Amino acid sequence: MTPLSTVALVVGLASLVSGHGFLKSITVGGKNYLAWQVGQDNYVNPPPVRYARQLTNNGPVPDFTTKDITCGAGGNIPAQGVIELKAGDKVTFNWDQWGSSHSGPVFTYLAKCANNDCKTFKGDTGNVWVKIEQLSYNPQGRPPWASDLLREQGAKWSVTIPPKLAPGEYLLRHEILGLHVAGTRLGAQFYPSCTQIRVTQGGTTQLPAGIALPGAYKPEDPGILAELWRIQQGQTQYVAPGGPVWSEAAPNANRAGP
Ligand SMILES: [Cu+2]
Repeated sequence: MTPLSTVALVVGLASLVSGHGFLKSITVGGKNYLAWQVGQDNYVNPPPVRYARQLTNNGPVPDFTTKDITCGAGGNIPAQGVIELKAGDKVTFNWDQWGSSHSGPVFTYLAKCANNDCKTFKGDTGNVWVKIEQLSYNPQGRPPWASDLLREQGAKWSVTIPPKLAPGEYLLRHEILGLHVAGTRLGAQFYPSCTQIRVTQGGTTQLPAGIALPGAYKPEDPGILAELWRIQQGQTQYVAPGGPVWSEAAPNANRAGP
């Protein structure tokens, strides 16, 4: 085989096994807002107006104990756009794709942007992340894993902004955790994204203290260092990392379950 055809074969195999993806756009009130377009926007100068923060590629965070976990491996550079919405609005995250080989839970968190300004906020220090939605594993579910449900829903996932949330600017951190190689330490694959939102109308409820990212996702957390097959065979009950969902969050929009 010539070197060139070897390269073509390797590239072909890589695309066959890659089941991961990236957040492509966000829909609110029938309007579609583009996230960072991986593989395109990195080559556009000046960078285009997007509503979610940059990502270097569609792969997982290389090391989830570093600041890459906060908003993905893209430098946590503030986006130029901010989506205006109201507390109680439904937000739909549209991924480019999600593969059946990447099973795991799906989370969404909120952080209040300090000084009410997401342009100067990174969210990589302090207990600022509050979980507002989660679905992980339900043995009776069809399908049992949240990520497989996301895939079956056309790579979409919807969440409701907490109905009593106070107005202001927030980062909305939506994430899939792929557990397919999570039996190896640091093998868990996190795919976070940070969308910038401005709540223009809402209630008076402020976010409570949450978790720190990086920090809260520990390499030995049983929801992170986890054997997919053990969970699926019922040998261990899966508890997702990141703590419980905030009591003031809206009911799970996707499915009843753990
Ligand atoms: Cu992958």
